[in-house]
Amino acid sequence: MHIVQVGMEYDVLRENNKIANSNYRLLKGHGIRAIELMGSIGSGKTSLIIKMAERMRNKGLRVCAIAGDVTGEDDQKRMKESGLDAVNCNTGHECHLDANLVKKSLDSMDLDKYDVIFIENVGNLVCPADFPLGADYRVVVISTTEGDDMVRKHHDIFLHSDIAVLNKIDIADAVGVDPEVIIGDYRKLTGGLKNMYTCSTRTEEGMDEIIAMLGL
Ligand SMILES: Nc1nc2c(ncn2[C@@H]2O[C@H](COP(=O)(O)OP(=O)(O)O)[C@@H](O)[C@H]2O)c(=O)[nH]1
Ligand SMILES: [Mg+2]
Repeated sequence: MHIVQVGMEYDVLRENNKIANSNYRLLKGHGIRAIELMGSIGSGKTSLIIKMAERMRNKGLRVCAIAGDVTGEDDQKRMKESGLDAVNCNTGHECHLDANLVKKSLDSMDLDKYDVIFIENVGNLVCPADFPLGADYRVVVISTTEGDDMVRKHHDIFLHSDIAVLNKIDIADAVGVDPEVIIGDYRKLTGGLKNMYTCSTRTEEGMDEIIAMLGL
């Protein structure tokens, strides 16, 4: 058998990074701070965006969002119902957004209207890690309902993100999860250099600290 090795993965990732850099420059050109949210399905990404955007709008910031999902417009609809300008970005089959999809969304928006943009990635703790989109911050959101082993099972996404959030702290006891175990795993993974933020979008506990970390 004759095997030919094709460097496709490398080329795809390199091309993605080029477009991500150009997205970053485009956003900076418009003075926009971009925050990407990655994380499992149901961890609370949309809820967190809606709650953070409300607080930011109350401070006078002009905020919008790109709602990434495989199919459907559910998250975009929720965002819009909360008063947040949002565009929908469906991947069709892919389990993650890529920089080119985000570029297309950005091209469809009037970027002069905004100071902050949230980009919600597809719910997935694996694939988004390799595909930066051009945001200032990559935030990974997990929740207590996923069990206490997410950091141990998904090193890459935590290492590829700037900020890690443990959501649904309000129901940690009810689901029998000790947040300290997850926080400890994260500190171990990051060599004791980084802390995981805990919050509840339901009670709004911990939200101020995350917004302060983002400098907004
Ligand atoms: N108890 C509790 N439920 C939450 C919290 N954040 C989100 N949820 C619920 O979890 C579900 C999934 O949230 P969603 O924001 O859609 O997650 P996404 O798939 O990551 O965007 C919804 O039913 C939310 O109401 C929280 O902090 N506490
Ligand atoms: Mg969502």
